[in-house]
Amino acid sequence: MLDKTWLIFGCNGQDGSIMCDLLLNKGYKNIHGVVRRASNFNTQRLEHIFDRLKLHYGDVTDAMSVYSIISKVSPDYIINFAAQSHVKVSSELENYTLQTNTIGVLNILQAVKNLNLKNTRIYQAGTSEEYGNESDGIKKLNEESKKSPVSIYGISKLAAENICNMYRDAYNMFIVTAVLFNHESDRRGYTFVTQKVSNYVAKFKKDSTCKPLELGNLDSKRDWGAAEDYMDAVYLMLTYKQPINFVISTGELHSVKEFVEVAFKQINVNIKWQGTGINECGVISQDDGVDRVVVKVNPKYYRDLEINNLIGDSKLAKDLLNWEPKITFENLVKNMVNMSCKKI
Ligand code: NAP
Ligand code: F7E
Repeated sequence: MLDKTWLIFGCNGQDGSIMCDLLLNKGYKNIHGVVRRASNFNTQRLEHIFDRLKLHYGDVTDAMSVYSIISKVSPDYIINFAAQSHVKVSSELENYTLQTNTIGVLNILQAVKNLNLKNTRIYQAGTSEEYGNESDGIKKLNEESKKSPVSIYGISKLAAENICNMYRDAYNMFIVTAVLFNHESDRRGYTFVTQKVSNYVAKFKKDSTCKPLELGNLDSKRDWGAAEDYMDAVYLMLTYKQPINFVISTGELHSVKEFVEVAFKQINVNIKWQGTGINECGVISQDDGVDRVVVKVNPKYYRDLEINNLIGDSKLAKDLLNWEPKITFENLVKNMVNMSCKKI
């Protein structure tokens, strides 16, 4: 088992780097990763394990490079984390998002099919964004729930999922497209809301005179889990006896405001909310009795179409994979803020 070969597209992102750690910790030695050429270092998340990985330059939109890497490595497992993964950015980079998130996936599948790699197992990163507003309040979404994406990102991922399902059924390939809900860690990109808040709180701790944090929709609610837990689930489903498109989530819903409150609590700061809509702000009480604004709304961070609530139901993963999240929401926030404080 431990002599199996893994190939990870997007290995230098949040999930890719955590998956590399997971596989190394399990004892796998043949771990290949694909990174894009950049004008600056882009492997910071892999620095601690750099010498233990076999890295290749490539890009999922470049079918030839994908084919050539898969042909050279002949992997037992392929994990595709490569994506333009930012929902808001996908409304500005529509074509690019579809090229990467949909055509990129097709490039991988075509290579595996044309190379006749019948035993290669493939993981494609699906997302709760594919559901759109189907949570409608607090309905927990599972493997059977309808998918009606409201972002180019969600549309690109649903198209990729459909292509994967078609390849799985038509060519008898082992392909899993799991729907993972939001998952976070101290390796999260800085423009996602959890890392943006955690990083701000660390800055605030160092210098409480810094300018207020600007956020978009404060009332939006997400089912936030820990990336480490979710990578355990990815490993379990790839090594399961059959390919099933599992939903991975915590089943808990928290608002952006709540994330902010819990994050500030880690540095013993109490946030109160005042005002409504774009005038809503988070304030702290000062010794002179005057409240000071530390969080305010900037509509530039609003989405064209917002998903107000997204919550999942992972009963199937619990029943078949014996998977359950271990890290609580409070501990996730705490870990992210603590790590941000250490980095600053
Ligand atoms: P991330 O940190 O943004 O990582 C994305 C990775 O894809 C990076 O390594 C990036 O490399 C690479 N990439 C982008 N375009 C590429 C291309 N054209 N060719 C090759 N590599 C490319 O995202 P993440 O949070 O780890 O998420 C991993 C995957 O899960 C993504 O597909 C995401 O859409 C999906 N997902 C994430 C979540 C979540 O909450 N984190 C939830 C559901 C699904 P560069 O450094 O060069 O940009
Ligand atoms: O937004 C709200 C925003 O950008 C979460 C990706 O990993 O998870 C992620 O996508 C919520 C949204 O994540 C700001 O409107 C408020 O309601 O952190 P986010 P996301 O869009 O949910 C899914 C499952 C993926 O698949 C994606 O790859 O927070 N929000 N204020 C804000 N969001 C951001 N980014 N910045 C703000 O200032």
